[in-house]
Amino acid sequence: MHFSTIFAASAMASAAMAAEHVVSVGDKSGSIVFKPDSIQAAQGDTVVFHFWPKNHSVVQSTFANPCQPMANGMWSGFVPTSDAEKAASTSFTFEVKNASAPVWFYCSQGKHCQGGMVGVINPPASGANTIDAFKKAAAAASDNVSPTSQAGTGGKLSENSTATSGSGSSATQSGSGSMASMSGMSSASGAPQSTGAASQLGGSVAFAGLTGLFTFFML
Ligand SMILES: [Cu+2]
Repeated sequence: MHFSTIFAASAMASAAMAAEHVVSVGDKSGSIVFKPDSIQAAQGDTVVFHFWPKNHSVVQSTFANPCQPMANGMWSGFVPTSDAEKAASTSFTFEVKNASAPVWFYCSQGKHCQGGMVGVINPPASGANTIDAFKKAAAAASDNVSPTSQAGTGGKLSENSTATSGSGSSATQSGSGSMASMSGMSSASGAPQSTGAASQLGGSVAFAGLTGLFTFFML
């Protein structure tokens, strides 16, 4: 295999592969869930949280201490909304800077964390730290704690201008249309980054990473 070929493939992959993963925080029927609750994301990908009724949050924790904020972890703040026809105009975007570091998170409203409203970005591929084990530990947590840091820490709060312009603009946003467009987005972004060596190359595109790859191929 030629190194220059690897380099070119990797460089192209990095430009094309930055995917956006959409996660629903709650849903239109008021469920206490993240959908999906386990996300595979490459370095440079973003995870965009869309909030549904009534009043949820996204907080990063560690695996060992569910329902408690991790120091300097992400924190969306609470995003209240009563509109069951579309997600809140405010969304929260987290960028994956290190795909090999799992990001465990939960909702700090009421006892939502204990109730199973937890999730993870890039869970370990093997071992005991699974989303199911995290849920089980969360269910047994005594408290559910919100961070004291500023809302938006560790990510970016955004306002979707099309969602704030009132009911007149809701033709493409309402009802099943909204869900369809959301699932369309996630499948469109999910498809290219899910399989094969190309995504591995894309995820480790830094020069240091390439050096490691070359070493790997030479062994
Ligand atoms: Cu919640």
